Amino acid sequence: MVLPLVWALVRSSPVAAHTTAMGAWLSFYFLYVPPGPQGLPVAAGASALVLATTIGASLLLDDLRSRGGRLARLPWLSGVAAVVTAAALGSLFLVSESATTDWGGGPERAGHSVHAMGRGHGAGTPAMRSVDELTGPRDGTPDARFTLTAAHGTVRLSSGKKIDALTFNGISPGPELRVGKGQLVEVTLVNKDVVEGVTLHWHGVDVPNAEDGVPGVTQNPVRPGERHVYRFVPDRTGTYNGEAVTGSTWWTDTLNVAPGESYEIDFSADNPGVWMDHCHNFEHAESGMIMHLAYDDVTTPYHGPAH
Ligand SMILES: [Cu+2]
Repeated sequence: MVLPLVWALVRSSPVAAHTTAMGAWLSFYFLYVPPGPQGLPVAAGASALVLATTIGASLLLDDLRSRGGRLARLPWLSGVAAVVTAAALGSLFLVSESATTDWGGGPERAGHSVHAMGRGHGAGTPAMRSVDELTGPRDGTPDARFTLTAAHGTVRLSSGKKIDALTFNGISPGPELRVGKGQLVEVTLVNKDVVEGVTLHWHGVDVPNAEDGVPGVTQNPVRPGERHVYRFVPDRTGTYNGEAVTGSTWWTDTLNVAPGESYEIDFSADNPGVWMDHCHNFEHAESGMIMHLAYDDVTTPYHGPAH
């Protein structure tokens, strides 16, 4: 745009003015009309083509006008110029589109699903799934069945002191749920009177995402008088809660990192979902040590405070 502008200032002529105007439009186009052309050569080539067309059309117009005659002054000449300009811009749009559209399959983005939600264009975008679709087995008779009732209760501390507490089945911590590898487990959570709402979030068990029990992420909180059923099949033995389990490597769901320590954590991303990633010292989580690990193609319809 700069060159035609200088030209227009130095040697004022209609041709220079037209070219400057087109240059301004081109700059505007590249700045504000998505998607911008990927390669500089494409942008430069297309711009040169459009500017050349503009100069040509403008020179022709100028020439006709200088010869005089009623024909040159008719408005249709300006109309033709406008149509030519529009065609040039249209071809520019097509060129930049074909340069940026990814016709191939497969994921093209790195990034978070939240970012991906707003980008529906392009054949390379993977189909989005809701966490609601990522359930355990919905059918089949469970091998192990439990009901956990959340309620206010009284808990006796080791000191003998009695305190008001929140309990599962009247005790805190709640009851042990012992199941075998490969069994279909069904746990019904009932909320008796906990007004804030309750969910069951499993640690040490690799459940499908919809069974993960995180309020605002995988489900809504279960309100007083409501219930929620969790179903899953544990596919490994052990609890993964800081204990060494079968195998040579240390598998764990939770580990304590003391001040000054650091750990490298490897995992296989083989269970799609939006997963809680949080400090297991609950005061720390409440103070903000919470993250989510979200698969690229999974969204959640739930919103609200997590944990
Ligand atoms: Cu957790």
